[in-house]
Amino acid sequence: MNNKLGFKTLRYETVDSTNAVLKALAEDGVEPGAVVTAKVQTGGKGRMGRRWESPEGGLWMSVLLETGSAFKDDKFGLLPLMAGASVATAVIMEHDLDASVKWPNDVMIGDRKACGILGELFRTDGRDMAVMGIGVNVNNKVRAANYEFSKVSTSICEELGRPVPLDTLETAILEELGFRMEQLESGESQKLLDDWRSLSSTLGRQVSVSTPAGEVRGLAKDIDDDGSLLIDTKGLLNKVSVGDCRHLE
Ligand code: BT5
Repeated sequence: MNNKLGFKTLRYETVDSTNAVLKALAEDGVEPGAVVTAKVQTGGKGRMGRRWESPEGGLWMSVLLETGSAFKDDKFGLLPLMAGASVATAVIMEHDLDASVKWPNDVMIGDRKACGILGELFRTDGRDMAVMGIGVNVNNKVRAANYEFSKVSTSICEELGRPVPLDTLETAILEELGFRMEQLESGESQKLLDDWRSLSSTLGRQVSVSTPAGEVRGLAKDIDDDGSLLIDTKGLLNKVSVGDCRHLE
């Protein structure tokens, strides 16, 4: 299926990880714009080797992007921000829910995680590519399930009290993503950053970010041009580019 933005979707029943499938396809010559979806992932991946639970009912998909022109100057930190803003906007437009982006890679509904994003960069055949993996809890139960993260996560159907069609949300996310890719390719990254700021539930809050260099606590002041989080710790501004962020209040 081709949509008007040139995404071409390949649909699978069960895979280990849509990111892994799409990366292998890219190495076999599949072009950017390819999308892989699966009904179930048996080995869904989170960041840093963590597991992403992916039973039937969720939207598990990966999108292949060429990063050469849109992510100049090593602005790869914008990738998850772009995907998060796309998902949050689609969830708000389609379902009128209180969706927001939490730095760096989560989409929240209220104060619970409803979506995670995993961007993987690689180079194949002389081209710089990214696989953007997007996992949205849609019709799968999370709050009512018995995961260790059940108390801090949710799904769209649990918020609405009814199941919703997966395909309309998928289309809306891809449209938002295509629009933001075009923005970045035409050098309008400030628009993306402003969009992210207006969707953010992180900025203006006290946060604790665990980074490879230790914990950084303070007020989340802003995001930098490369997508890093700027944290004010007692008047000292810390710039954090990777880490796990907790909202403290
Ligand atoms: C993420 O990692 O949030 C990135 C998740 C990306 C998943 C998509 S699905 C399509 C594509 N294919 C893949 O293989 N992956 C991508 P991280 O920030 O590290 O969060 C992982 C943590 O979230 C886990 O350690 C759990 O605590 C929690 N978690 C796991 N499954 C969850 C779920 N379904 N909903 C909410 N939280 C979950």
